[in-house]
Amino acid sequence: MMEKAALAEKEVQSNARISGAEMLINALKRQEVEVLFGYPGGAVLPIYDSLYHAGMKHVLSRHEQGAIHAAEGYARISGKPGVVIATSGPGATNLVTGITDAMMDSLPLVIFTGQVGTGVIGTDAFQEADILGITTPVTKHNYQIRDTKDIPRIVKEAFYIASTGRPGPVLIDIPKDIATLVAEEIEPESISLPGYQPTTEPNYLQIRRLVEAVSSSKKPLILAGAGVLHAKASKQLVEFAEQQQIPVVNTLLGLGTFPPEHPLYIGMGGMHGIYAANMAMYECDLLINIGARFDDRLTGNLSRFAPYATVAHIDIDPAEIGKNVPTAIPVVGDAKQSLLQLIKQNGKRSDNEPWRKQIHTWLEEAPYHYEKEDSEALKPQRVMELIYELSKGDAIVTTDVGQHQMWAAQYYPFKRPNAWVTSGGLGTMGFGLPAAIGAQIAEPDDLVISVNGDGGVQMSIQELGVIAEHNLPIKIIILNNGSLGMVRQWQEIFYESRYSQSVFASQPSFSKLAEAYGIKGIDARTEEEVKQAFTEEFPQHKPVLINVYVEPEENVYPMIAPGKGINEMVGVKKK
Ligand SMILES: Cc1ncc(C[n+]2csc(CCOP(=O)(O)OP(=O)(O)O)c2C)c(N)n1
Repeated sequence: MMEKAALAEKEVQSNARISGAEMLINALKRQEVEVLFGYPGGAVLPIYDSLYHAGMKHVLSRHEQGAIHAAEGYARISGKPGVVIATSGPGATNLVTGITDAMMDSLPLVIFTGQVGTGVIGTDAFQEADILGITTPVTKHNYQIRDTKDIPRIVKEAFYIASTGRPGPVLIDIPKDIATLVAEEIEPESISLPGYQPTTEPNYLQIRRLVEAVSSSKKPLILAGAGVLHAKASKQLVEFAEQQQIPVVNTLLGLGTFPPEHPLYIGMGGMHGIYAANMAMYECDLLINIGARFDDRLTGNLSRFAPYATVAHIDIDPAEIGKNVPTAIPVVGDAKQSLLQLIKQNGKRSDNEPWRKQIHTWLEEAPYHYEKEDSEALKPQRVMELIYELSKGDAIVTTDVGQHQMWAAQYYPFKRPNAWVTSGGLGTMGFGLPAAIGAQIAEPDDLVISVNGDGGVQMSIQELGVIAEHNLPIKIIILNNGSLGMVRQWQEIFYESRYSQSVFASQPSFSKLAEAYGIKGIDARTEEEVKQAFTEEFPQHKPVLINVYVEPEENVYPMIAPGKGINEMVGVKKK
């Protein structure tokens, strides 16, 4: 009896009757939410009214897509859920791309959408959209709250679901009357979700099988993806690779999980990855995937992917294992827990010196390469090298999507985890600029560099307003090639240079646009101008937009053409 009474006391946060909106604010505070990214409207007016005196930081985006990409950038850098609020109807539907992006890249988000009142749901009421139906395939979970008293429980569950297991976006739809009505505020002490029990501890027998496979392998290889970041397991990854002397390839999203200068590091694999990484994936006899999805941009033609390898796959999401690549050794579990188990086993090291030598030969004979002298114009790869040099490799880098994204991945080696923010799975143009806002808010004292194409930056350019308003010291760099470069590249290679709708006939002055928002704008055309701009601007604690005109016809190489195998790269220049 005593115990029950004590529990009941703990459960009740306050027995005063308060509005749903106030309950929501209280629930967010209990989750220690530092910042909300959002945009108001009719259906969320009660929530915004409660926010008025709540003393919580709210960043008013200029478009809901800006808010959700900022929340993604925040989540990627801080490791905490990004929180978003938007109104019903168009506010909610403007979030859908960002929700899908977060789902693809496993980013924890908690998204609140307003909804029309419960009495008119289903009547095509003003600004009604069935956001539950729309987002069911692209959320980890979604809720519509039908009773005010459920708010504390549902918010608590949503944060738990978003940030545990394989992280992902959770959406909570709140009808306007539910936010307005009053009820007693009760938050249950514990969460009870019998249908959601992520497996974090790996199965011992599978770990043993993997240890034995390593011992008998002559050509072992680790493929490390963003699951290593989510599990905060970079240290353990290095420890395991060193203990067993296994070389490491990264996925695009896994960059930063392994020190780039480490002798066991090969580099990024996949469509625009480094030759040695793809050859290693082709030739290895044991491929240990840790927290990666075997995305088609990584694997190329599946029939030619790792054809000689026994595949082991460590993933917290069992649905990923065997989805694309037949897997002999499945390990369901958290990457850190699994690596700790593997390290503890301290298995017999594989005898693989010739393999490591072979990898070094590949690395030496075909590093990333571009022709330095074949045009007057500045090479985008050179600009990326300068960004690296003049930021001393210490920056947080966000990118948009396209050629510049691949050059950033190739020419900016990440020395630490959680410094790389890019849209991998969905490849969402318009991501880079708002993602930098979230990253800078998560790490106010870090140097945040946002690398963009002249196409994609225009998809979120309105977010310059947020950067100016909050004086966020982001260095916005545009690699301006006057075209939708990646599309132009594919048209050049696969469509006989028919540049259908990929070259801009007209463009704004990006530097003047920045100035119009109150942000310093610079145009640069030569290496000297770029160096000067970076040297002067990177140390300043204020925003700047540097528009760099680059060679318009430069292509990203090496490349695996669609349908080709990872051993069939083109544009590899051998020394
Ligand atoms: C929202 C969206 N629309 C279309 C695409 C297809 N797409 C991929 S890359 C690209 C070109 C990007 O051009 P730009 O932003 O100028 O960057 P660049 O490739 O020149 O570096 C396009 C249109 C996309 N990824 N996302």
